[in-house]
Amino acid sequence: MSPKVLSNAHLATLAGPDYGLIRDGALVLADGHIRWAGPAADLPAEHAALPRHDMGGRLITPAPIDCHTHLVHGGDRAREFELRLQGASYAEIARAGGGILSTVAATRAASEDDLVASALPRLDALLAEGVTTIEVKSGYGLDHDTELRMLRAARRLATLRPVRILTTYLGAHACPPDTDADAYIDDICIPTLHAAQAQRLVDAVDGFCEGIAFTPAQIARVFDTARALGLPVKLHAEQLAHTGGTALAARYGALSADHVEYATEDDARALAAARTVAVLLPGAFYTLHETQAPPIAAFRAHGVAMALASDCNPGSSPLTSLLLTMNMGCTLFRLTPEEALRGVTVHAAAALGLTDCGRLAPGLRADLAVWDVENPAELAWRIGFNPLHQRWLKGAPC
Ligand code: DI6
Ligand code: FE
Repeated sequence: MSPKVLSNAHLATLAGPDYGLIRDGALVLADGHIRWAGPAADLPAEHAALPRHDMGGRLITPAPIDCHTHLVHGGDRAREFELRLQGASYAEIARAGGGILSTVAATRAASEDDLVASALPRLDALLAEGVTTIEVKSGYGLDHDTELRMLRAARRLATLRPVRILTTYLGAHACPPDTDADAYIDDICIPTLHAAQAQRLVDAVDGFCEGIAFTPAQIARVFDTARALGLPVKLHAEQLAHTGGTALAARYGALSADHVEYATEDDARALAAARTVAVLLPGAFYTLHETQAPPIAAFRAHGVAMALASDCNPGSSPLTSLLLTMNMGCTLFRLTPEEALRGVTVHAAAALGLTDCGRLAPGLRADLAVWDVENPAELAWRIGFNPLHQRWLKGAPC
């Protein structure tokens, strides 16, 4: 990529307070990275002769990052949606063998090609809103072959579209039917994690710590394995009840604790001390008609970084829009629009352990979203409208 200047743009750099907003800014891009960002009037003379791209007075932000998805899966759960509207709860459906386990059956029946083909439209919906980096979890196989197939399908997505994919092993998502949970963890989940790492299919390890899933002690065994393999961890914690997952995540120095509706002030303290990001998933809160919102005030008070993600999955969050996620974060959880934008950029990067993206700053990847908006608050304000003009991945529009 030859060096260039993006000019006639406003920048929400997120590198300082108030969105890190620079009116009449310019960006210098070279080798897929940002070389310089600042007010156009201050453009260093050494860059003045570079070719210019007129951005038409639009707003440029770091490209959104979806840091928590279950994008790869078989089947659908529309029937379960109907059942919930007739009064069945998410946990009741799960205990009756529906829920996650019905997606497990559909995913086991799907080939790698099937999984890729069904994930692509969901991926395209995210990309249409400027997303350049997506985390994809396994966890609907719960056996050696299907878990690895999910991870391979996720990795293949990055060969079919201009996007960066990070894969997370979520073998500890649910216990297969007629299986003892401890035996599943020790005899299937952990050996499969070893296999996934041996095949270089995994970037991080996740679990579901909940009454309908696994206990902190069971998750700790998976985390010990991750640690021994040198893999970072994250955890679905405190979504439906307080079970101690957030404290466990903090104890292991997790990249993130996700959902965290039932987290306490002590949990907030522990997350802050561990520099663990709280990933908020308002799509699941909305879909399940939850009423307990995450302790945002405690997170703010203790300086916990808050990310926002779609949690795209067929059961609790069939959501493929980060813009709508931002809106839900503001309307349902009372985040500010600035917190919402930081939640899908700089803090989402942190939730994935990425230090090379999420802000507009020299040295970072030139992963950009160019928007037809005047003010950054507009991104969280509208419902169901997409003002994206252009998505840039590593310094090239795509
Ligand atoms: N929490 C979630 O949000 C997804 N998994 C989890 O542990 C939902 C999974 C599903 O219902 O299929
Ligand atoms: Fe999830």
